[in-house]
Amino acid sequence: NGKSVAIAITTHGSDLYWAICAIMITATMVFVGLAATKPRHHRIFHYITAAITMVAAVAYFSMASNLGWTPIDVEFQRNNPVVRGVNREIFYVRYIDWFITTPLLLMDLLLTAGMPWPTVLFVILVDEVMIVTGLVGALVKSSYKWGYFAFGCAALAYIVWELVWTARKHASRLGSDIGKAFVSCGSLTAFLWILYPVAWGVCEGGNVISPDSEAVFYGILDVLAKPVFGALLIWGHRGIDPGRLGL
Ligand code: RET
Repeated sequence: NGKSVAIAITTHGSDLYWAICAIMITATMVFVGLAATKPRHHRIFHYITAAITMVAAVAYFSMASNLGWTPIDVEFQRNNPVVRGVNREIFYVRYIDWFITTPLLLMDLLLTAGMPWPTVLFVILVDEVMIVTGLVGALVKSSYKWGYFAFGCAALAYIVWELVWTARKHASRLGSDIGKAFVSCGSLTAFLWILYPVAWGVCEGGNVISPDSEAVFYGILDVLAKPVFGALLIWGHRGIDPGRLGL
């Protein structure tokens, strides 16, 4: 009947989550505002990108309010009468966010490259496998979590390959302006997405860094992967008629 120890965010982590929530709300308003300045059939990338930051705003509101998490045992000291168990705060709400937003990010990119819909669909399905294996792995207490992690990494390897090879070639065939827009956003994405499993490894996976540091690591990645990516993508589409992409 000893005491248990919970590893959780402090006010520092919460404050950072509030700040990022504000960034996501602001970005959403900017993207929706920019959409309104375009004719309706030129708004597809504004709408997709605004939806991404809109979902993230709600996820960050949850984490800032210290909601959307569950305690997961990270260490179990069977014979210690004082410390009965150590658990870590795992924010499952991240994965609800990612399950909705990573397919939208991939749509932004693959539609920019003019990829045919069966490819877009399959890359998105593989992406959903990646997010769900990450969630299940985060909730599993035993070292089986690393098995789920390995499946997720295999899925990511396929996605990155499709982006940096297949889609890049496809985009450049549609014109140098489309090729350039794709390469800037595609390389940012390939670079950032590879850092997510690194963050997972030291947070949900290995419990190496604190939940406050987790807020910094995932927070920087999310700001770059959503609002900064979105601004770059919308800027890249200036002067590109969606009709050239079959949209
Ligand atoms: C997990 C763990 C399992 C292995 C891999 C992962 C990759 C996650 C990625 C997330 C991207 C999120 C983005 C969010 C919004 O901005 C699930 C962490 C490979 C790539 C871009």
